[in-house]
Amino acid sequence: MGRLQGKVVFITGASSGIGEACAREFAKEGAHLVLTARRLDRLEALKQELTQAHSDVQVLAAQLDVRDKIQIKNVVDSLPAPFKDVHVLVNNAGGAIGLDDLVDVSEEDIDFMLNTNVKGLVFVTQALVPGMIERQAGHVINVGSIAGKEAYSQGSIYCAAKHAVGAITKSLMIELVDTPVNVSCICPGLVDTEFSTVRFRGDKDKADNVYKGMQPLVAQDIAEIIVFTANRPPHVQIADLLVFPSAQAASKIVSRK
Ligand code: NDP
Ligand code: 8X3
Repeated sequence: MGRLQGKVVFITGASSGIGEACAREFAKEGAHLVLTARRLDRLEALKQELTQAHSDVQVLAAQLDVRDKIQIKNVVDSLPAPFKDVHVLVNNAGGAIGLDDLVDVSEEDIDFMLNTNVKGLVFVTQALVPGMIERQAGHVINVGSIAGKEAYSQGSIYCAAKHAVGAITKSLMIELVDTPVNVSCICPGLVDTEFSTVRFRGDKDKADNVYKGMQPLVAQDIAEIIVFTANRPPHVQIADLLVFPSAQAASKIVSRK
């Protein structure tokens, strides 16, 4: 039996991209899944797909906007067996809105990026980590970004948010060092998901341009790494992983043919 068989994995932002791919990869390991995001119809479809494909996997789909602390409490407090004892939390929900000079970023976009990527991640962590400490087992895996390692022009707020994810990951790891609960940050470069479509407010041409002339990562590439990270023996803690496509060497150093 694999280490993740029968363990409960709670994923935020499981309705598309990296979160959705994580659900598929954790299901292959026989983990039970709590899938959360705002788009419940997508989660229900994914639940159906995964429970049909894996007879040993149970899936709970729950609508959750990570910016809403009360919703988080309601979802976590009402988790039934066998989902109650969350072993792995994948803090994946997030994204960027817009590419604007700092002087032009709207308060609405600032709020979305900070509330989703930072405060939401903190709220979900606060809701689930006490149980991990009590059970003396668990793993928090935060999805950071190259934008959390380098800042780039017109990305100030998103870069700030992902830098915050890096800092929060490190502080939490220090706070939990006397416990067996592990903390990791997985930081991708360019991954072709709905990320850029969301960033450009649905403008598909602008989004496609981000990946033009180069081979980006796909969501499954990152999901496989997240599952590998979760699947280490408990004494192994992958602290921080930066993952680029082969054609990327830094935030804005990308080889395009
Ligand atoms: P997607 O846009 O495909 O997925 C984002 C997910 O986050 C969706 O499931 C969305 O679901 C969810 N989400 C967004 N806002 C909220 C919210 N307020 N509450 C709950 N869920 C929310 O992009 P990715 O898969 O690429 O993004 C996943 C993570 O990876 C993000 O944190 C992103 O910043 C990070 N990342 C992405 C990179 C890339 O190049 N794609 C590179 C580095 C990091 P819904 O809309 O249904 O709520
Ligand atoms: C997403 C990658 O480079 O668009 O985190 O910020 S980038």
